[in-house]
Amino acid sequence: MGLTLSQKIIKDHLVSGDMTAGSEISIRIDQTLTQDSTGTMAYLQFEAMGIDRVKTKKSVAYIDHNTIQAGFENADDHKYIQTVTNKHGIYFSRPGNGICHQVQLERFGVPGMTLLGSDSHTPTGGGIGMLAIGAGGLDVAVAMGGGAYYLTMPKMVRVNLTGKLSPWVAAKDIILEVLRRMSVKGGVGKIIEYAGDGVKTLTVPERATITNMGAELGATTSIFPSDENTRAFLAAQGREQDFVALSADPDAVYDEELTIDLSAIAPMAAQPHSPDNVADVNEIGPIKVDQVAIGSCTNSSFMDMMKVAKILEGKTVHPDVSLVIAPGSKQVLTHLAENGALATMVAAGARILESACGPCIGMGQSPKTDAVSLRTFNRNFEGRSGTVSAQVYLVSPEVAAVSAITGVLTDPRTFGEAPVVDMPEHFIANDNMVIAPAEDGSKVEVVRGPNIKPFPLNDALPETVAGKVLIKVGDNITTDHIMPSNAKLLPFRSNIPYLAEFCLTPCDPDFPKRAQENGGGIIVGGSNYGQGSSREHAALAPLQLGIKAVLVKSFARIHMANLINSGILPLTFVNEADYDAIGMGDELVIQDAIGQVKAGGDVIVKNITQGTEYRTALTLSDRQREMMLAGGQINYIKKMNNR
Ligand code: MIC
Ligand code: SF4
Repeated sequence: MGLTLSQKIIKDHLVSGDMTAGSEISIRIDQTLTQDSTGTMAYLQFEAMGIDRVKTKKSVAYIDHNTIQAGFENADDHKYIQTVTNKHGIYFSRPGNGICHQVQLERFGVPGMTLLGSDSHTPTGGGIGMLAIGAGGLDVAVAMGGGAYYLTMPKMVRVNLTGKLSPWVAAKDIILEVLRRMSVKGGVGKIIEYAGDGVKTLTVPERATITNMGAELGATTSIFPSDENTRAFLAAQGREQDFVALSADPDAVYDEELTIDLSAIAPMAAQPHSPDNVADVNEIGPIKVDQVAIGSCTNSSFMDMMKVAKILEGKTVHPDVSLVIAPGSKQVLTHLAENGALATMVAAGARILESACGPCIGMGQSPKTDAVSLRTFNRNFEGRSGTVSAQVYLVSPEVAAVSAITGVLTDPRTFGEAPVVDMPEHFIANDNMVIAPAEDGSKVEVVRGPNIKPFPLNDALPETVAGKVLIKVGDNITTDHIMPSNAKLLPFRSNIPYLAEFCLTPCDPDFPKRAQENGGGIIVGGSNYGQGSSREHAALAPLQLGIKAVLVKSFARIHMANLINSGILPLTFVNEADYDAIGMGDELVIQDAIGQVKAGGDVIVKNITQGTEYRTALTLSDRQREMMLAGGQINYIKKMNNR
């Protein structure tokens, strides 16, 4: 029986386990990436492991998320990351060099290799045929130390692309169509492989837009074959030697398939407040627009920016619209500066931001109260823009640029001839903003500013786990709800005690206080709990508040792994109706927690207040079971090292 493309890469990197969907496997990691807002924690954890030098083929630390520097905190974190990476053999991409996923694709991605990144959009690398997976910082730290990455062997989904996109329809519309069909939880436990004749019509940056936003499906990752377009992209980056041709075997077997006729899709938008709330731009109609933001790791490539520049040429941004543009990398920005496109954008009235995440993570450019904001980004969760009442729509660069001129959400097909931009034969490759690590790190001093606080460590699992239900939330709670990240909070990513005071506050402002008053307790939630970001702060802040278990209908992949790494019990209701019965403030008890976890079956949770009990599933591998008993991954590693 033939193999799918990702099964081939997994097979080449397999360290343990058998490749049956649903069972635990571990794979060797070739490359890692971190960014600054998850990176400080990842490097603190790496240091705690006591390993001198990274053991990967290439590890890169990016500074891209937290670049406003409204106080000393950001700059402290940057310096810490710069020095700790210099010491331990990690390349450092300086602030200004660009968004991690964009730069990794341009400069370091290699087809057929594995990439683990402490950011949920790491699957962008699938656009170049990498098996690129997002994970919590601790898992990335372990991979940097040479440890394997453990995951559940995913099911395989093939998306057959047929036909060719019509003018004005973009790669963004393809992934919006996939989201419309599969939903934000439709990809959990799956890898999405793109195949079919339509693949040849897409360049690597277009493919990367699609694999990037596969994160919004909850998928483990997404991947395209590596073909002549991949070779052309690598050659244009001056890296043709990194090319290898890769594709699935013709007789590969998939668990699910869907077909998208590219010629049949229209410009679309994901409406507030979920990336899967997708409709055709035409169906939504010409709503008035207050802000347009173009950029992010989804849509900030050179070609995206050139299309925007061509649309803006000779025009003026509508008087009621604020247009901001953040080119994805120094490479893109340099190219736009050299060919005059930057001047075109500025002349039209665009406000140019540095090459970084910026407004995508709420670092500035929060729209006005009740604003309609069109963004080429990948997430429109409520409040993520920094303005709770804002209505954020996710669109292609084409829809964004045209609407910035008209002042209303506009189907660009009414705007005349579509801009055509070919991939250049040569990108401007200059890696002078990437600092190579010291050959001998022993003399490098790591600089730690006062913002860097120790991270919380759990205790070994106690005999009895007991606590009150401190909060009961619904479906699709995101990590932006659990650990909000806006311009005020992002500077504190290395200060968990401070961040914990804001844990789950978008759902209930009193949650942190209640948790503290009760000495911790239990969180109850609906399905797909913890979707979105890889931030392990969404597990560390609850840990800081004494949360012992999270009891939900189902979990998102990375968040569940982060809870396990922190030693917090991730339980799911066996009977979903029990979710309805459970009440805020109910006293829950898990007796003989150690015995129940060791036994490996369902865990019985008693509701003392109501005199009932619930059967809950604790889906752990043997290794995760040991981690849970030890009180999380770091305690487990220490225990193994001391044996
Ligand atoms: C995001 O897009 O939500 C982030 C910010 O990039 C996160 C990482 C973080 O929270 O630092 C992600 O996607 O993992
Ligand atoms: Fe940065 Fe936004 Fe991409 Fe996250 S989704 S890495 S915040 S650009």
